[in-house]
Amino acid sequence: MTETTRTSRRHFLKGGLIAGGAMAAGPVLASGDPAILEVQPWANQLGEGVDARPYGVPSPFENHVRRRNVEWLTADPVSSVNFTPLHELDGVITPNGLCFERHHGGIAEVDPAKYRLMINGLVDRELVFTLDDLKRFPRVNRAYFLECAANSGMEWRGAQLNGCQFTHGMIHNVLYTGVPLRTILAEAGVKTNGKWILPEGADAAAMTRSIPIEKALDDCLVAFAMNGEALRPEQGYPVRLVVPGWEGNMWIKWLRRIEVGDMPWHHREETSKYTDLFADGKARRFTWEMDAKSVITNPSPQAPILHGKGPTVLTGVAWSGRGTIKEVHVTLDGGRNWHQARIDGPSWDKSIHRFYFDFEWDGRPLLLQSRAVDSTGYVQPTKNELRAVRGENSIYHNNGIQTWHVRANGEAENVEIS
Ligand SMILES: Nc1nc2c(c(=O)[nH]1)N[C@H]1C(S)=C(S)[C@@H](COP(=O)(O)O)O[C@H]1N2
Ligand SMILES: [Mo]
Repeated sequence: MTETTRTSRRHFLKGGLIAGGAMAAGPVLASGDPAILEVQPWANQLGEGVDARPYGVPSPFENHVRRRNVEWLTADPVSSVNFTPLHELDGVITPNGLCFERHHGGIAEVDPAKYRLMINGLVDRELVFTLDDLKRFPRVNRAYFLECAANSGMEWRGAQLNGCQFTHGMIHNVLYTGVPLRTILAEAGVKTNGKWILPEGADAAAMTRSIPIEKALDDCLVAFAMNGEALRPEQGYPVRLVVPGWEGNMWIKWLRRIEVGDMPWHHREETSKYTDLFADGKARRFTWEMDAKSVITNPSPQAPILHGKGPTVLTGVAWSGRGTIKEVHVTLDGGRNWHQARIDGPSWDKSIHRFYFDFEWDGRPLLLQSRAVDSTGYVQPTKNELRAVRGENSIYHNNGIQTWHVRANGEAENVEIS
């Protein structure tokens, strides 16, 4: 590459704006690059010693990597949501500090010494566990995604928010350590008429949800660690419920009580709040499982193509509440031609999968889409296919195919094509 193209590339990287059309970029001859030829400031003096950072944080150069909210979405940050910066991540695990937060009554700062979990209702013995009690049961490690039912909810009526952080960022994927809920329920002894559990949070919102006993005894976890360390306060420290593959509102944080009952509580809640409204006013109830979904995270509106034409890494994430992801297809031309993406990294049940499509960009505008196929054979639908079934009044469970329009200058925007 010539000196002129390299300089202009550096110029638009710095300004964040892309001046001209697509230009090729790539490695330069070593003799022409001062960044490798000259001694840099970090090599001129000794750095900080090992004790300077007893709990490490990311490089200051990564300061832009942040959870962000959309201020007009909710009136008050105490009952609000922020979004995972999906376009800044790779692999399959969401770093703890970047997991999106959804609170109804703010973050509860629970003292672990005073933490208690009560099991009551239709059980042989009503029990109260301390955190240490919970940590004496055999534990397991499992990675699962948590997706809020309202993820992509703003996109039902058309392309809205400019970035996958905002359109798809109400999801995180974490390796949990915890005790299977069935172990704890067995300790209390569920009576034969115990058909539902009602988990309750210790936060000011005292969030409660009803979960059928079959799910509770299947794969739910009472988790106390995420990605190897204690849960973060934002994610329910010291203990949260993990409800694999099911919508986020069931994953009660700061878990303080589980009542066992013979019917769901909060019929009102089940039929109004977390229900999908159809065009005819009828509602879809008990839509707990999250359908297969995917999104291209790079390129995307917050992550334009800065390097010009030539070798380009397209990447994204896919997940299903019903199992693993078998295939991801991507198109560069709005669905005329579909290509098989490369899934790389672990393929765990109900966990985020990472896909890549490595291609030579010719500098022409692109219409990018990804389409996930899960282990049940279910194929991610288009937004219009979803609207035909559910109408446009919906808020929850939008798993439609996302389109990004990439211009010749590499910038991308959220669009819809029919
Ligand atoms: N106690 C309690 N649990 C809760 C909530 C809450 O407000 N209080 N919000 C729920 C909702 S709607 C979602 S989507 C997830 C969000 O989990 P996160 O904050 O770890 O992303 O937690 C769920 N569990
Ligand atoms: Mo949620």
